[in-house]
Amino acid sequence: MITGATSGIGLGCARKFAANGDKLILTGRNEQKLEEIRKELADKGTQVLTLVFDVRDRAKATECVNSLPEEWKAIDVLVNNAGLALGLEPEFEGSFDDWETMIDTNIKGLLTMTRLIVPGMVERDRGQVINIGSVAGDAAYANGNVYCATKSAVKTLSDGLRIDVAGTAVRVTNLKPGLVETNFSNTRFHGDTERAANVYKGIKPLTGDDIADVAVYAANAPAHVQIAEVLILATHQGSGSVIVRK
Ligand code: NDP
Ligand code: 8X3
Repeated sequence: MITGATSGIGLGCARKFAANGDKLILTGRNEQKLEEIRKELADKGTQVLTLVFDVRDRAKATECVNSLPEEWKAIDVLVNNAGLALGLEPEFEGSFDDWETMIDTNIKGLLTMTRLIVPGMVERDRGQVINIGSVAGDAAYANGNVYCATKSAVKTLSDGLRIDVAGTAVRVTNLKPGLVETNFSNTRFHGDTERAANVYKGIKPLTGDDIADVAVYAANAPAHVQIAEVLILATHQGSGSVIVRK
């Protein structure tokens, strides 16, 4: 199950797990886009089931998960990917609405999906949770404040879950990408495409596929190996805030 599978890293994961021969449950808000992806992958022989819901809508998420046909209920891998940044302003000037959306999606949405899916993994003594954290969760960068805090929470929640399932065969991975060219910056800058394009100027950024490769590796590592955390940076990126442009 991949949340936010309609774009970027989520879409990369859908394609890479499909190429790995897996059955996919793809979730997202954009029904039409989900259907296009379902068709693309089904044409290549992948079984895909789509669920349309917003991860902030706990009731709908619960209803969708409960509605899964019996043969789709045993989820082996949960990729908690749906997430976003909104705004890049000093903490003393940020938007309350943007803050709430980020917290509700990146933290509470991820928690909702974890709470809905992980009990089945624990019961079956089998499963892999892949949380999409960020380099932004390791250290704050200028004007990143609340977004960085949500990804720091993803690290803490991944660590907490890993401890809580340590008596089972369930594994928890926190994938922490750096600069990945997706729709992320368009969303962050509320549709200002020129400002978004500038984020990736002068550097070869990562792609959703690059992150998906690591997700597929973590999910297919030998059963006794738990890839707990991976930081994936673009080559000319030294940290969340050091980017050398040429
Ligand atoms: P995209 O904007 O390309 O993709 C984000 C996906 O999440 C979309 O499918 C989007 O759907 C979905 N989504 C957002 N909010 C919700 C919601 N409330 N309910 C359901 N789905 C939602 O960005 P990325 O692929 O880059 O982002 C994916 C994840 O990766 C995020 O968690 C992000 O924080 C993280 N990340 C991104 C990095 C980057 O540099 N791009 C680096 C590190 C981490 P919709 O189209 O409907 O909005
Ligand atoms: C996304 C990467 O560095 O823009 O989490 O925050 S960054």
